[in-house]
Amino acid sequence: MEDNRRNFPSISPAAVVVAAVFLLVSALGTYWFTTFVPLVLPAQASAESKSVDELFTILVIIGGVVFFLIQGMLLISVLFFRARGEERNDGPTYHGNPLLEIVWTIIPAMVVVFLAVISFNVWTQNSEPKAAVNHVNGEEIAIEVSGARYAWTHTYATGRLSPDGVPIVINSGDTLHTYIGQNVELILQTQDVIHSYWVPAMRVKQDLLPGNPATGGRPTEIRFTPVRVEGELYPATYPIVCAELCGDGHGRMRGTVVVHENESQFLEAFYEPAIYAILNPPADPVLRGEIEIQRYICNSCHTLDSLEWSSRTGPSLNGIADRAGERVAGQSAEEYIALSIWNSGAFRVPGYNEQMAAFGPDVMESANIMSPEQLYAIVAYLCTQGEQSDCDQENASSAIPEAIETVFGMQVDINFGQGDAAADSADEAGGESE
Ligand code: HEC
Ligand SMILES: [Cu+2]
Repeated sequence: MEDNRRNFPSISPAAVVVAAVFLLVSALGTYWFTTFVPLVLPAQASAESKSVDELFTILVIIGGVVFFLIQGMLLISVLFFRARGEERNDGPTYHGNPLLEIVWTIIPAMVVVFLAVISFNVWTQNSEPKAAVNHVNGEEIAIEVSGARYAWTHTYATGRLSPDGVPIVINSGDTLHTYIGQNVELILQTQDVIHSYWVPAMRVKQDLLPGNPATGGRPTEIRFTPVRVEGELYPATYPIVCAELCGDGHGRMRGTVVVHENESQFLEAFYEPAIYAILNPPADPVLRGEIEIQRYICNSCHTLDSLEWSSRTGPSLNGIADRAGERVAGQSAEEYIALSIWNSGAFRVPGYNEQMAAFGPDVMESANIMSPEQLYAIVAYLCTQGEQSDCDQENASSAIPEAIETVFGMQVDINFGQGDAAADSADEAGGESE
């Protein structure tokens, strides 16, 4: 047998043709791959999108070249170098070729370093703190996002005060409102496990980390600036998705980003009405309760047909008013429901663990802060969920405040925020506050 050990296999003209065709196919194939990029990705709805997509295209090109190189080599080997006829031997052996080995180590290493550098560059650029964030009416406000199994809650610390001096915090539930050009900066905190706040259209994704402070989790931030998307009708909506498997309800842990066309549309369609609604709730506590209960993440754990909730972490709230009076001896239905919400540990519904989130006037999570007035309204609403309700519905406006005073020792101002006079004086207060 001839000694092949130190030589390359001889290169025939056919091999050159095959190699040329193969390189052409790789190049065309890779180009073809890149044409899918814009089809696969959602609209570029933020200033950050472009650089992320460029990075992605570079990855697709490099990945494409590697894919076609390896699959092509495999194909060529299978076609041209397979065993033929009676051949049974392993073929000629080739010993190390240092030059080749150095080349195929250095090139991938350089590619990896190159990718690391450009990725880091895009990351630092996009996550850099911006000068003026969350601009509303010429002021910077804080927007917080709370993640809990299985819902998102967004809260806006407006910086304004109610006539009673209570800071006005808008709770917009699973919806984030913003406008084109607003430098959005969100502070994210989880109430339980790791979640990940992902807005594909904005090309941002950030984990929410459990841990200190208290139960509110270790805060993380996310930053993006919505831009105009050609052909889009405003206000435009984009999905928010949880990108970290967090339990059996992970798939429905979703939300919506609403991008308004400009600040005045944002103020008119969302911000001012939200503040107005806080200052001027419906006089009917039941109607008010129906609004209030939807500000919180109750839907992430409970079933309630009237509001189309279908979660099963906690007991169903269908017909709760029919059971509430018999749950605990000596406790009225109003007292029981109020206690269930602010101090769910007081009574454990059989078959359920201590899983209910904490709500109240001074809980850590701003998303779960609930005033006695809000509790009053929510109890009034839940008192209507049943056939023959155990609650005293004729006298709800005295029975529920009395129950809250009995169990928590807190006074309820049942006329809280009623009427336009309250809103007017709040506007004055808002003008002066920082
Ligand atoms: C993290 C999940 C979770 C969230 C969020 C949650 N709950 Fe619960 N809830 C539970 C669980 C679990 C129980 C039963 C355990 C217990 O009794 O302590 C429960 C019990 C209750 C009960 C008593 C039910 C009965 O049949 O006696 C009421 C009323 C209630 N919740 C109302 C609310 C309201 C209103 C909200 C929103 C403000 C809310 N819950 C948010 C999990 C949750
Ligand atoms: Cu999640």
